[in-house]
Amino acid sequence: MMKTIKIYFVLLAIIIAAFSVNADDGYGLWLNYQKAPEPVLKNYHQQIKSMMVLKNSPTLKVAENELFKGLVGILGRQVSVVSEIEEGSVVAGNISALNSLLNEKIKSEIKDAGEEGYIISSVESEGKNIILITANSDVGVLYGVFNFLQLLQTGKDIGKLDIISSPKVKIRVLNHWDNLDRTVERGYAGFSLWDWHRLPGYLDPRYTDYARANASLGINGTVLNNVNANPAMLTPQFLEKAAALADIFRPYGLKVYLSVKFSSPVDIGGLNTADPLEIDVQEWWKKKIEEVYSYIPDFGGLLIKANSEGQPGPQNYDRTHAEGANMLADALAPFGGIVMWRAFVYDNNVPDDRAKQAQNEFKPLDVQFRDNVLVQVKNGPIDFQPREPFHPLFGAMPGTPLMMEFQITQEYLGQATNLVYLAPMYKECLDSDTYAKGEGSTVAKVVDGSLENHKLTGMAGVANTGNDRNWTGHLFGQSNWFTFGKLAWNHELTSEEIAEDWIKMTFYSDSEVVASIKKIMLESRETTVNYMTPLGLHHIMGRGHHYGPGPWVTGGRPDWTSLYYHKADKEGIGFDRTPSGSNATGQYFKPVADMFANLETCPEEYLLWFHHLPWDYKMKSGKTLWEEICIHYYDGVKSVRNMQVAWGALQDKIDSEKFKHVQMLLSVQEKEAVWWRNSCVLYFQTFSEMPIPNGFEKPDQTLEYYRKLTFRFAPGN
Ligand code: GCW
Repeated sequence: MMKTIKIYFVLLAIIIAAFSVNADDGYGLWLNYQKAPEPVLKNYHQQIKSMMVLKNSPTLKVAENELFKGLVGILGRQVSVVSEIEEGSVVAGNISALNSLLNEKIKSEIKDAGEEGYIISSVESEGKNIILITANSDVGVLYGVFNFLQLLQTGKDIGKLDIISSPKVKIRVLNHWDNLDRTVERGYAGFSLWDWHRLPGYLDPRYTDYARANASLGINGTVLNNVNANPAMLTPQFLEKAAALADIFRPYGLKVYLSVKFSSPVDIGGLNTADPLEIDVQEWWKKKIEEVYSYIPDFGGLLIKANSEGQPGPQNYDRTHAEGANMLADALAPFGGIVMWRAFVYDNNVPDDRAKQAQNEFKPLDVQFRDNVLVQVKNGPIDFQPREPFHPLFGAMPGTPLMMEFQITQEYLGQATNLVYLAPMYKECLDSDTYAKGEGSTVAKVVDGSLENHKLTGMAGVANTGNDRNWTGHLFGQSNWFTFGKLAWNHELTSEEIAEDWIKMTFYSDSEVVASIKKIMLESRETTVNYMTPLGLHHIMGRGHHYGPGPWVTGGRPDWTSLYYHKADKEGIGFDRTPSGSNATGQYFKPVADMFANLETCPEEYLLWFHHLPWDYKMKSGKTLWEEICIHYYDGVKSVRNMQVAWGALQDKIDSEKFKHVQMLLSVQEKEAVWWRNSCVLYFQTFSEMPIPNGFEKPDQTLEYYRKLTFRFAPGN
C-alpha cells in the first residue's frame, strides 16, 4: 500500500513538473514572472522584503496586483503587503500620495517625467532603505511597476536605482486591421481578438490580458477596427460594444480609437454627400462624435484611410486631404480627440512612380491641418517591404506633425511562418538622416517632434495579434509587438537591448541561450531580405495574399504587378528613380537625394530601388550584378539553415513546447526560403540568360512549377 502511494506521488510530481516547466504555449507572453535564477535571487531576497501600493484608483489597483504577482513569481516566495514602510519595502504611488517620502531630488526630477513618465529610486526614508516607484499620474505608476518588474525579470542590479523615464512620443497606438466579422486583414494569428457578436454582454477575460500586455510596454491606445472601415462601426450597436472594451482597457491607460469610412454620412447617415465643406455633413460628424463620446467619454479619436485603394475621401468632392481631416478634427476638438490621417494614398490613376505619390499629394498641404491632426506616414514610400528607404515625407512637412506607421504583422515578411525580428528594420528607418534641417535631422526626431518642436506626436504599429493561443501565430511575433511598444516609448533603445530583454523575459534562460537566440534574432531580418528581395528589389510577392514569391505577376493595374517594380528585361533590372528616371530621389533633401541618385554613393542595399542596371554591372565586390543577386538569394537560404542548427542546439535548454513550435516553423521557413530563392533566380535568369554561379545547388523544380503554385485560402487576404 505504502509503495503504491509513493509511486502515485512520484507520478503526480512528474506530471506537475511536466506541465509547469515543459508546457508553455506562449499565452503568458513576456509576463510569466518566473523565479529569478541564482545568484541574483539571493540579492533580490535581501533587497525586497515587502510591498506597499498607495491606491485609490482602478489603475493603482491594477499596479498593486501586478507588483504582487510579479514579486511572488520572481522571488519564488510570498511577499507581505504592508501599510507602513519597512526596511526593504517596494513602495508605489503617485506623487501626492507619496509626498512625505519624496526627497528634494525626486521632487524636482518628477517634473521632467511628464504626464506618463515615472521614477524608480532607491531611497532612505525614516532610516529605512526602500525602493520608490512614483509618477505624476496613476498610469505613470503602473508603467513604473512594469518597468521595475522588468528589471527583476532581466536580472538587473537593483542596489542603487535611480531611473527616470518618460515616453518620447505621446500617442503610442496599435492599429488593428480587424473586421467586424472577425477576419483580420493581413492577420496571421487566427481571428480577431474582438468577439463583436458576443460583446458587450460577454467580456472575454482575454481583453484584460491584452490591455495588460500593452500597458507593460507603455502602449496607450488601440484602434480597434480596420482602416478599410465598415461604416457600421459608428452605429449605436457597435459603439456599445466598443465602449465595453474601452471600459476594460481604461485602468490600463489604453484609449480606444476607431477607424472610420469617409462616406459614413452617406452610408449610415442618410445624406446624399460626404463633401467636407457641406454644412450638413459637418453637422452630421459633430453629432456623431458627440454620440461617440457619450459611449466612450475618454475616446481617443479617429484613424482614416481616404482616397486610397478604392476608399472614398475628400478628393471625391474635389476637396483636399486637409479639408477632409479638418472637418473631423473640428468635430473632435471640443472633446480633446485627435485625427490620424493616413498618407498611404494610392489613387485611381496609375502614377508614373507610386513611390512619389504621398509626397506629391501631402507636401503642398503642409501647415493646412488643424492642431489636433497627425498625418500618419508608413516607414517607406511603397508599402511595408522587407527593406525600403525611409519615406521622403519625413522632414518634408515641417509644419505638420507626422506620425510613424510601422507594420508589426508580417504581411510582406513571411507572415506567421517566418522568424523575423523587426527591430533592426524599425531602427534603420528611425535612425535615417533626412537632412531636413542639416545633418542629424533623423526620422526619429521628426517623429518625436523635437526637430520642429511639435507637441502632438505619435507612433502606430499595425498589430500582429489574433485569437491564436500565443497571440501572434509565431512565438517570435511576440518580440515584434514587444519591440514596437518599447521603441514607441524610447526610440533610442537598440535592437540588441530590446532583443535581450525580450528573450530573458520569454525564455528565462542562461546567458548562453540568450546569446544564441539573440544572434538568431538580430540576423533574421537581413536573412529574409536576402531570400526575398535583396539589393533593393521590392514588391515581388504573390498577388493578393502576398504569400511567397511572385516576381512574374503581370496583368491588371500596372502598379499592382511585380513587373512595375523590378522592371527586369534583357538589358537589366531595377527601377530608375534617378533624375533620368522617375526622379523620386528628388523628393529627398540634398545630400540624401544625391547619395541615392549617384551610383557611386547609393548603398548597395537600395541599388535596384533607385537604379536600373545591366546584368553585368560591376558591383563593389568585383562580381557582376547577376552574380550578386544569386549570392544574396543563396546566402539567405544558408542563413535560415544556420538558424535551424542554432535553434536545434537549444533543445534541452528551453521549454519543450516553445522549442518544438519554433523548430517546426523554422523548417517551414527553410522550405519557403528555398521556394523564394529558386523562383526568383529562375525567373530573373530568363532575362539575364546567365548561369547560376558554380558551386550553388541547382533548383530542384522548374520555373513553370513555381509559377503554377496557387494558394486559394491564404490567410489575411
Ligand atoms: O499593405 C497594404 C495592404 C492592404 C492594406 C493597405 C493599407 C489595410 O496590402 O491590405 O489595407 O496596405 O495600408 O491601407
